[in-house]
Amino acid sequence: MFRFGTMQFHRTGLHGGPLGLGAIERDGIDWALADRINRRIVCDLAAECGFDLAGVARAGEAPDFDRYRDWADRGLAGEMRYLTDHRADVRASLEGVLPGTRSVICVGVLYNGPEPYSTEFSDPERAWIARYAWGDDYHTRIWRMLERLAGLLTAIEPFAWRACVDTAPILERSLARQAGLGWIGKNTCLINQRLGSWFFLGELLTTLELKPDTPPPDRCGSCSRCIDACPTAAIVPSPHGGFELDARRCISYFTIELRSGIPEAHRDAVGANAFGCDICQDVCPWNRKSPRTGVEAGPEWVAPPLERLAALGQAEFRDLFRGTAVSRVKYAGFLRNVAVAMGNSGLGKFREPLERLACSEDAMVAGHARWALGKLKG
Ligand code: B12
Ligand code: SF4
Ligand code: SF4
Repeated sequence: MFRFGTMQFHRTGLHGGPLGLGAIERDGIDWALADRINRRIVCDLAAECGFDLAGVARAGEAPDFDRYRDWADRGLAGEMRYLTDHRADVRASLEGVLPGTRSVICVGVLYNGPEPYSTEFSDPERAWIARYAWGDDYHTRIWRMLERLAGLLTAIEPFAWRACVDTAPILERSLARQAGLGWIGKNTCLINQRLGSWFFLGELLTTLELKPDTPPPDRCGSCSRCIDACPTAAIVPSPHGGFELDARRCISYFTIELRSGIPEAHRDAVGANAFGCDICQDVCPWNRKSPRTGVEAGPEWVAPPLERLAALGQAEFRDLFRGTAVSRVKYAGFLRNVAVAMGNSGLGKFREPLERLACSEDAMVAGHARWALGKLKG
């Protein structure tokens, strides 16, 4: 039996230095009686580390990889090369990410604050930033939580691990489904019966042998609200059954991932979305009663005034969004999005800021501002 008092373990993960016994003692949990790590210990410690959901998936051949490969081959990833280049096939197995992976501890972290949904706001002077992006970047926060979980677990029994939060070429939703965290909805989000879909996913790849969970049933039934509400008709039937996302039509893709211009045919439908899109989750009945974190986002996040966003200088943009998900879109991409949202408002009061953006040195920003000027009334 493992005793804290007599042995000192070292972290065998890929990141960080040695971990002493203090971490376990500081957390005030008496895991001294634990012989070996099992699923229950994993879930209890995951809750202790602040995760709202946790489950275990078996590693091995990725069962949904063919679906992924075909999706990528049919061009539905658009210009997201990290999904289609040499990294695409890495997703077929976890061996390329952590050799010897046997089990994946999948976790979820809720981000649904008390603020209203995007479908509940209609002020044309304001933009919408997707709620997942409000506040500090989730990648760093969840990675630290996973690192802590790994520390607590390796103190019981040494094993190799790697933490992932959108940071490795793996099929996160597919793994989370196998780990019992939820089902994949028609909007392609992972939905949990109790929490809805406003949560991030993270994984701890481990060389541990753990009993896997079972995937829950699909609970979308005959509902099609997300499909009906999607402004760009991006949710389409999949040749493999169910639905898939044509990212080339998705507002989230246009406003976060796309580095070039937003296709003119879709600009009207982008509406007020200046970063990401929440619509297919806002309308989902499983999110109606989803619990709220109680953490309020600052006023700068929830429907910020378009005029203020358009006036941001490059340094101000950097300072305002440093360490947040929004920084991914870069300054020019953000102004492009703001120009489109201003055009979609139709408000004559945006003529002056748009004329300024139309003189931008960045041809993409200037072009989108000119398009937007053509949409203003009066
Ligand atoms: C690329 C990407 C995007 C792209 C493409 C999204 C997409 N639907 O493919 C864009 C930029 C559009 C995007 C948007 C968003 N994203 Co995103 N994104 C990713 C990323 C990096 C890869 C996803 C991917 O591989 N897509 C390709 C498709 C084919 O794969 P898939 O959707 O995962 O589906 C696989 C399985 O789920 C399974 N499957 C799918 N359908 C079915 C059906 C059945 C019956 C079965 C058995 C299996 C199955 O097979 C598929 C292939 O393996 C993941 C992180 C990751 N590494 O997984 C985050 C991730 C999916 N994104 C996330 C978030 C939060 C968002 C947004 C909500 C952000 C926003 N508000 O704007 C939107 C949601 C849009 C939407 N409806 O999906 C979260 C989702 C959390 C959740 N609860 O589901 C993730 C997991 C990041 C994270 N770590 O939290 N995203
Ligand atoms: S994120 Fe927006 S554009 Fe993309 S599928 Fe959902 S509703 Fe459609
Ligand atoms: S809106 Fe309806 S169909 Fe779409 S994901 Fe939610 S339950 Fe499923």
